[in-house]
Amino acid sequence: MTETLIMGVVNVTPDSFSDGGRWFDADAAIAHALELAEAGADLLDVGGESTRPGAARVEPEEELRRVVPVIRELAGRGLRVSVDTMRATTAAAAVEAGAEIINDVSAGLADEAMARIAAESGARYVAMHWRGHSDRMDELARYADVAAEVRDELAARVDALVAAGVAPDRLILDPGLGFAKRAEHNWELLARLDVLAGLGLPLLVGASRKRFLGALLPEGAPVEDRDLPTAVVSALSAQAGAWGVRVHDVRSTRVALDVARAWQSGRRG
Ligand code: PMM
Repeated sequence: MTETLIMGVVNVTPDSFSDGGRWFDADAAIAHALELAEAGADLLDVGGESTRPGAARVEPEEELRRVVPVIRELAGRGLRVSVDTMRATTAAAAVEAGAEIINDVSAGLADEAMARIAAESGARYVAMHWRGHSDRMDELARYADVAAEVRDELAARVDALVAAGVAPDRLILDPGLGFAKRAEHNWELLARLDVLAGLGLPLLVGASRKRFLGALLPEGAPVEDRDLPTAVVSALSAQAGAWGVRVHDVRSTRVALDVARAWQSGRRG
């Protein structure tokens, strides 16, 4: 079994739904990222623009101002960093500052310059399934067969990215849980990850603290209570062969992945 990587979320935003923007300030974001690394994160995913349902876009200069100093500091300490951005200019600056992965929730659809920048940078590139910006995500959540449609739409993005010069072995795919998907779509995608794995590329799963997990909990439960169901999804994603999981609470997912590994190998550790 190959080890499933933990990507710890470092949101440098004042309005992310899941941590209330507590890490807005660069120093606070860096301190939080170091805690995540200490807790066992393999990668730190630095983002300066919230994609929460209904979120407004952030100006490009502001996004850059938020993420670049944090990335430079973390990469300078030898930590592995990805940048969570839909903008080619931000992606290029982030790679220049030391990011090794471009995590683009739009798979290149939000910015036509992204594919070229991804190709030129030589960075790895996460192409997430996406149908449109957050302000119209809900109306786009219509599927006859969600697993087959997500697979086919991702395959089309892979073709476009490769045509623009991105090396296929740099690509990682992501089902985009919660992005133009209702709870039943998310669960079906998780149950049928093998359909997406059929594209032959590594898979990243981002379920952390999302609404569909909150729906399993008692009404009014705080967002942190979603870390337990998130960790369970992490273990099951590992069991399904995921390359990585993107999570806010690294500690609980670390334990979950250790359990999954012990189960799979038939021995402790
Ligand atoms: N989800 C969010 C942001 N970035 N990136 C990838 N690759 N996959 C995801 O599922 C994903 C993402 C939204 O969550 P956040 O606002 O809590 O970071």
